[in-house]
Amino acid sequence: MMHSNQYFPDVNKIEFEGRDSNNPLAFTWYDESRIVAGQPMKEHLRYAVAYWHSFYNENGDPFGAGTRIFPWDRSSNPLDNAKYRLDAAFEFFSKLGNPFYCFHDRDLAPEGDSVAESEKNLKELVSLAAQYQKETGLKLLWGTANLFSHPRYMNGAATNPDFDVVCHAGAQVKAALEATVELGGENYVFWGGREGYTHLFNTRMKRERDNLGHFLRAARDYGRSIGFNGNFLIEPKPMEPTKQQYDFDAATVIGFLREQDLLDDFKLNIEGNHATLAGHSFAHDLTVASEAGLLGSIDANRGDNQNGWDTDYFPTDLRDAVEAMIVVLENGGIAPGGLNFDAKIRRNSTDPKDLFYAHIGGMDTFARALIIANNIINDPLYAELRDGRYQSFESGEGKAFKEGNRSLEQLRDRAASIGEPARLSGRQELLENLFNRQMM
Ligand code: XUL
Ligand code: CO
Repeated sequence: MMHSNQYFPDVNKIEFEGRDSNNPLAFTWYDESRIVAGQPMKEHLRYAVAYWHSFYNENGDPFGAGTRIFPWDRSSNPLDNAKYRLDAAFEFFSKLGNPFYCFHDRDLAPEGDSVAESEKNLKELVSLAAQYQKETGLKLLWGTANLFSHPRYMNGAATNPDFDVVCHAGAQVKAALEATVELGGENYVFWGGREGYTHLFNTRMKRERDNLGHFLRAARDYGRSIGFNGNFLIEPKPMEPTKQQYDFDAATVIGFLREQDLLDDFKLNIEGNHATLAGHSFAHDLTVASEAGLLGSIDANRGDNQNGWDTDYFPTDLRDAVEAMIVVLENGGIAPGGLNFDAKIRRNSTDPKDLFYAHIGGMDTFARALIIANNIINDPLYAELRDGRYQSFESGEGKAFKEGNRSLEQLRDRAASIGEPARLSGRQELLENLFNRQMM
């Protein structure tokens, strides 16, 4: 079975043409086979397209209906349309050249009138997707279950105060795990869309968080029992849609995983716009995850300095991407995770080509960022500015302290004998200039 060529007829395969090209449907930096730090760009970046934003999200907002016209909505039967949508998606992937994609159960196949019918719908679409994957070589970076759109999840899914709703969430995750295994998915994501509260005083927070732990252990056990060997990932986000979400940021999730004894199976999927909503930079949350050995994958997008919500812009801010790629390189790469463009075109972007421009922009930005980040890391000044500051812990008394062998009294006695310490410059301006020299 071949995917069609009817949904994006004006677009051919996107090729790398280099920085002098003025063809808007070409890559200027993303040259998938170019070697950077010993590896082709394609393997460093492991780009994925997000099925939901690209093929399912009509771009409605609280003030108006969606604006996108989907040529794959050809029938009045949602299951047929799901098949046309899959066909369109694989046409898009083949033209863009992304190696991976990601989906929620409900973007791939419509919910039925019963659990059994929903399972049947998903199975049907999964077997079609398996055929398209085989034809194109495209892979699944991760699967997930949408546990936030249906009205039954208005009070949460795994953290819902009503056990009946928790069971429905379990049914969805079971089927989504099976779909992920069947399609060779390398990871499985939990984003706790409504796992949080809207009012503290009708909520038993500890009970809800403990139920989330029971739910995740049950999901882990089932996943392992059906042969899922990849990472389970939790995607932190502080708010939206609930006012306070339990998976607030990377540090909070790491504490939760430790408390719930889930550290052996779970890592984190860090999203740029979620980090900034939590009051952090993208690079900060990536660093928190990486330093804990828990950086699993990335949702590459960005927010907007002028507002405080999840705009899910395509990631075209070069500095932000450079900072992210420094963390990724220092992490030893992102595999078996990847960079998933969890991003959407704007509500008034209604030209079918806009979806290509958006992804080309994101892919070029991170490709350029990879090169710059690698140059920065390899500049000896960078190591000096960062690690050089900690030299006093590399020998003598400082080393003994670092190894846990100095008491408070010993610190006091040394302070009394050495007098006032020298003022060592942090040299931040020099560091910023080093970044800019590589970027400009
Ligand atoms: C929502 C979000 C989700 C997750 C998957 O903010 O990021 O799309 O990535 O459920
Ligand atoms: Co996301």
